[in-house]
Amino acid sequence: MKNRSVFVTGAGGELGSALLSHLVKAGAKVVALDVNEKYVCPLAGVRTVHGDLCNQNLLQSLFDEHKFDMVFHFAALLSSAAEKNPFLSQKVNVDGTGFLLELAYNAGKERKSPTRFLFPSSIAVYGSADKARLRSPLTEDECLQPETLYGIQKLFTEQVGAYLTRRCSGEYLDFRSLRYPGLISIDTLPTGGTSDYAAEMIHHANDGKAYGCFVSSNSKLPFMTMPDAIAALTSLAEADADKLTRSVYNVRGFSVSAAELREEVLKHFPKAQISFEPVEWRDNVVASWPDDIDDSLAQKDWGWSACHSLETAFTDYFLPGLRKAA
Ligand code: AKB
Repeated sequence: MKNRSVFVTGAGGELGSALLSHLVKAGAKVVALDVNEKYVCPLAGVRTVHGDLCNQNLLQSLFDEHKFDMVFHFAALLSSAAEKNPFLSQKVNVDGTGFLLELAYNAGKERKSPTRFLFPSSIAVYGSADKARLRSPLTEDECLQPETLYGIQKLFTEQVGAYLTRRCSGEYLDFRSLRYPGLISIDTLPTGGTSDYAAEMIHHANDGKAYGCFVSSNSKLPFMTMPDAIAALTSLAEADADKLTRSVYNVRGFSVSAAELREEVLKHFPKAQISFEPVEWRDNVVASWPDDIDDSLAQKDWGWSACHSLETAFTDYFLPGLRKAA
């Protein structure tokens, strides 16, 4: 990362804010874009820019000025937000992302070395009319019939990124993507996603607030802690290109049902009040996603392995971090 010129979109969001300090420590020169006017990156040396991903003039001028050779593209509407705002999500998740890929490709062409483009994809790319198939861990190429618009948009971007990389034989663009499970951070709460219930359950328990979980108790998804998510992303970003056998990799930490998560929360917060108040459309979104994914290719190709299981996520990450913040 040292001396890389890095562009981070959605920098004020969960992944962006967790990644920025890693980039700065690694010696990268960073421009942090966020649509929220109140966002200011607190790290010295990072240039904060306010703006919309769909503002092509702004993006073009930033590329002209900074000659980015690495992009972390986090700006997006997540699954629940996209279901509520389908046309806005198309503008941001598809049109905005498409233009960013074009800029990254052209920057690499001009420089004659590839722009490395890191894209967080999602378990939302999965889906199948045969729901039984979603109940066992899925490899990267199985059951790719997403039912949500967000899943369709993620799968489309994965495929466009891989296509553009193939088209130039990796000379201008080096697109790399992780399929993330639900992410849980102690520092931030997610907004607009559907796996958000896991983080919400833990944060409400810690704050002593009652929580009505919006999915059924038997809803099961893979999850990952934020430190593991950042470790996976930075390892993939730094992996030698000749180790990678594909553009898109699954990563996961642990798989857990909402009822099992509640049990685990109650072990550590015995007074927590957690009830199940499923909201049908959000429950259906989770039911259209797999219970778990198989990340053995990431392990084999670039040595990925998650630190946190469900238990150690609580004992080594959530509890110490939440106590420290209190
Ligand atoms: C969401 O719930 O939309 C995201 C995701 C699983 O990609 N957290």
